[in-house]
Amino acid sequence: MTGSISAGSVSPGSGSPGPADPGEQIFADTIARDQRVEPRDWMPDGYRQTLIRQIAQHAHSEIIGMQPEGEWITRAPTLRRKAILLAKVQDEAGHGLYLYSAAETLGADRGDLTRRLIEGRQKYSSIFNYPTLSFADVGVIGWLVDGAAICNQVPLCRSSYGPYARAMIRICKEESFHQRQGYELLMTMMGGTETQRDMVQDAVNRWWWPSLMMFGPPDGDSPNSARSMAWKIKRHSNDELRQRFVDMTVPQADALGVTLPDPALRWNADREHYDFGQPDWAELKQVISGDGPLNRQRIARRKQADSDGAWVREAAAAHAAKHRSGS
Ligand code: FAQ
Repeated sequence: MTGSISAGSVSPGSGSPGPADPGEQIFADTIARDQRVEPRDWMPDGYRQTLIRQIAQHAHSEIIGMQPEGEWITRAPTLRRKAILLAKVQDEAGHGLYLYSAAETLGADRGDLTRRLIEGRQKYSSIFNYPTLSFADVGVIGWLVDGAAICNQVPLCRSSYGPYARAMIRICKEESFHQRQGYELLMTMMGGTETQRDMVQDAVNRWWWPSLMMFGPPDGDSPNSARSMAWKIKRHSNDELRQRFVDMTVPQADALGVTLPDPALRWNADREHYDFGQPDWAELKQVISGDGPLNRQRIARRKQADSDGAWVREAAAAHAAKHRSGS
């Protein structure tokens, strides 16, 4: 709990404090000193709600994100590839659990968050609304989607809210493994037949632009960034992280022998960064608003899984109640 503040008598659930509220000053000092806010500390209601929104969206993304790759577990070409993919998809479930737990430290209820997702009142990452058409997509998701997730999430290990930052440390370690397995799979396919190389290039063509969209809208069109950055929940803007991802990925594409589908992509010696084209922002808006290629299918599947698992939750709750009553 390095740098934790103790809010003492200040209620964690209190809303906007009066000017005399000591919690407000302690909170401001904690943020200014780059220390961590912990669950029992006083925090502004907006900070709490912003965290619940982002952490819930992130947790939902991990759980819905199991679907596109999960579809390939039974069709993976070898036992080794099947075992690797199964482990990866299970890791995503674990990430969802850490994140829902972090949201619960803020007073959110996991069942309520799932309901909000299913009813379309909370979002999940746009990327998981695209189809996985060939086994090369599994490799490209590992390389590009997990790669983008790492770029976005490593700075979140320094997020100002303790439980979120600590969850991100473990998640990022696992995401790094995921990215390497994707790259290794693609390397293997690129060393295979002409057809396999074509499959990889086709998958890269389909996933490149949606991967860039994962970082969110451009900074000028990102209503939450300024406040989240002032509170040090987010450490970098959407565009900064997108640039970091492009700079990291271009040399990897060269080593792999694939072409990134962007004619505007070139090294800019003055900026010491790659210049690149803009994703189709209208498409991102459409996917986020629930009208992407597979939004309905993804939510229907999640809804089905939720109702299939209801008896397990009921049994666990009955078991816990029995133990509480001592019978
Ligand atoms: N998709 O003002 P901003 C993974 C929404 S990685 C959907 O810029 P903010 C690992 C945004 O929520 C993927 N919605 O928002 C994995 C807001 O709407 P709201 C998950 C998006 O929060 C790999 C509105 O647009 N990672 O799962 C997207 O400051 C492989 C305005 O945007 C995270 O969630 C989008 N792409 O910045 C799993 C990371 N972009 O909520 C399986 C944590 C924006 O006001 C397989 N999250 N929106 O109604 C973040 O870093 C941030 O929330 C951003 C958005 C950067 C995503």
